[in-house]
Amino acid sequence: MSALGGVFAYIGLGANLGDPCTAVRQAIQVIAALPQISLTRRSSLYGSAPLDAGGDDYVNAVVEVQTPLSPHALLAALQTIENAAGRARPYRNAPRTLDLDILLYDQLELNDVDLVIPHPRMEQRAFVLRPLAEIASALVSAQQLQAVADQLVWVL
Ligand code: A4P
Ligand code: MG
Repeated sequence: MSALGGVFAYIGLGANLGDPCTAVRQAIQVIAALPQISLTRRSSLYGSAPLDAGGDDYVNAVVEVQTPLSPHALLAALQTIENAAGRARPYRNAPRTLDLDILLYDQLELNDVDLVIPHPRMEQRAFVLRPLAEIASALVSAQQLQAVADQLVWVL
């Protein structure tokens, strides 16, 4: 049990540039080190073919955190980590090397201009549902997994 308290939220991580395994692992460490976030579960790293996107295969993962941060404060913290990962890349106009999405935040349903929870595309994505099912099986049904079973996703 974390001393911070707060709600449980689920964060999806993705990267497909540079060294995506390292980017995702480091991002998990950075999230875990944030003062107002307790990392409570982390999935394996998964490889996945790009979905609705080009480029190399992705590395994806999902983590569960417990935090007293509001949804918007959590989003701001995640965007700071994304920006820092981008700044570390030595290429001009390099595409983003790290994507951090809030998938779920307790039971919240939110439809703000800049923040939609649950993440509107998560149900269509095996690279989200498979790692989420690994760490929180009650949150993903067999039917949901079956619906994305044709997508290529593998444990790294
Ligand atoms: N935003 C709204 N709701 C949320 C939320 N729940 N979590 C807003 C995080 N952000 C949210 O995001 C753009 C804006 O979405 C943010 O400023 C925030 O206010 P972004 O990450 O800057 O841009 P993006 O990558 O174009 O959008 P997004 O939504 O992250 O892209 P997708 O739809 O997630 O697609 N294929 C594989 N195999 N693996 C992947 O990880 N990822 C994508 C990205 C496509 N294909 C992929 C993968
Ligand atoms: Mg994003």
